[in-house]
Amino acid sequence: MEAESTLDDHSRTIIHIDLDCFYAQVEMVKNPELRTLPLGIQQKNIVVTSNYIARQYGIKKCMLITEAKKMCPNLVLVKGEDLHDYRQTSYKVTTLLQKYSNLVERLGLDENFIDVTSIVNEKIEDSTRIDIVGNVFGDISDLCDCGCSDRLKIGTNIAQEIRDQIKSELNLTTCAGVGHNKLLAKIAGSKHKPNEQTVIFPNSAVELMLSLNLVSYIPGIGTTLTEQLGSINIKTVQDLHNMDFVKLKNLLGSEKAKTVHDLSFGLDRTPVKSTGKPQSIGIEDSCKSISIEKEVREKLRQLLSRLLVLVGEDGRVPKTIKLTIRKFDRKSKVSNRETRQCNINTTLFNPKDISKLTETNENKILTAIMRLFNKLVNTNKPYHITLLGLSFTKFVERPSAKSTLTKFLIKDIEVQSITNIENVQETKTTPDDSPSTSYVENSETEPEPTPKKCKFSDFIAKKRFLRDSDDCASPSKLRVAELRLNSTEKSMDTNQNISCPPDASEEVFRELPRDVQQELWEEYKQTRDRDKVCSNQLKKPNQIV
Ligand code: TTP
Ligand code: MG
Repeated sequence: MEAESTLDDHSRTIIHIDLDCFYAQVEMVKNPELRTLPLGIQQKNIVVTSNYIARQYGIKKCMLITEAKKMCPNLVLVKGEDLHDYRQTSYKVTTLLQKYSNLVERLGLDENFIDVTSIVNEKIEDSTRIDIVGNVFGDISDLCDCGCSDRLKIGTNIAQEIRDQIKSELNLTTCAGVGHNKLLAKIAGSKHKPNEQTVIFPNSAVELMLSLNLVSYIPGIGTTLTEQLGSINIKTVQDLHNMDFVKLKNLLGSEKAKTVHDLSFGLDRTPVKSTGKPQSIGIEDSCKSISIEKEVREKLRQLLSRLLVLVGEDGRVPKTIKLTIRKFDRKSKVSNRETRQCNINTTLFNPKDISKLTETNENKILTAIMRLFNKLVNTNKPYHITLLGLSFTKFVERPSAKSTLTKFLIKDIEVQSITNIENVQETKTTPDDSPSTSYVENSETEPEPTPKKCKFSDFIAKKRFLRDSDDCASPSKLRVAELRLNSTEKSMDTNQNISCPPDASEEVFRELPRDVQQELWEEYKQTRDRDKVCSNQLKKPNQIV
């Protein structure tokens, strides 16, 4: 019995981009001298990848160093355990791809799917004759006439454009696959490597799947499923095609059986899901056994400072920190990983540069981390830590970089060194409202004792908050400059005292230049009603749309 026949939808155009020998390329970009040498990237005693010169010597991914050295005695090895540069490059690639579509899905560090259907549909209007760029998998003498052929042809042009841009901006070569679904695009892309691209038209989907030969090579079919299929003698894609569907259903249940069956025919309806920014940013280091608390703290301090660099590059403000440890039990000779996390007060971070913590704030975060450590490890008994990891797991966006009147003013005021409003920046941080779960320790770090703000800074902060959450209403810096100029002229006409907004400290207000006073008063008047709303909403920032 056959699976229920599925009508295939050819309406989408999807590109899969895979960076060539990714870690090795990043190292070659950093050190171009490596380009002409056989290069392997070493993690522990394994070559995790190698450049294409090394591959000519038979070096394969995950080969033991000893074996690789035998095959290629001149192999240059670069340590690839610190993933920082690879992650950073990976995000640069994704960011570049996001210019082409908002549907970009990351798969690991070096692969991305891009749904380019919208651009294709725009381009198809003006296209008369469309040439295919790159390789084609299969026969194109009998293409489908639903319009997908032209769409996919345009897709090949877009893929080339994207790859050219990745090369020119990041100096990285890639492979691309173009298809009407993710599965076919990914497999097609692997057909010509490195630095090439391949399109697959729907009429060749079955042929492409059969070309994989083994079911284990079908993306989405992992080890467990391969073993399950093996138990009823399904080893190849052809075996799967010949299999009675009822038998498959009995083995896997109807839903999984249908998915596996569909995949084997190149059918895949899963959407390209926009990945966005990572949900967590972390690093970990394995180490020789650490058994002294002071050493743990020192190691964590180093990890924290490396982690802050990553978070600084990401740009968001972290709200939760997670500690991971691996304990080695000498008796049982077993290692266990454990994690614990706590919230951190976002005001500890400098919103201008997250990577730079004051010493006091660094110590506060470290103390919180050590508290987590003490919950995971009884330090009164001997212990052996063989891995320490830190990650930030929840984030809030930094204050918008768009100009607002208040930011403009704050900048000016800072320049004028009126120090009693220096804490204004801190009021923009979002209150920590993350739900606590059983494993989340709330408020592990004491909130920074917020210095008492003068009423004036509250006034500015309130307005700033309102503006930030209402960008459309934010005047541009230019418009503000004009406004200031006008108000300066106005204030010159009169020697009368300008009224001080009721929320502001009279003392501070009087120290401000007259034009700024004027502007603040006018601003106050204009936004008086909105400020009322804002002061309510400040308590519930999530409700501000
Ligand atoms: P891959 O895409 O599998 O390989 P690659 O990009 O190095 O080479 P190709 O040209 O064939 O695409 O993996 C991406 C990176 O992931 C790779 O550069 C190194 C890393 N990696 C590991 O850390 N561990 C592993 O077991 C494998 C296979 C890769
Ligand atoms: Mg790759």
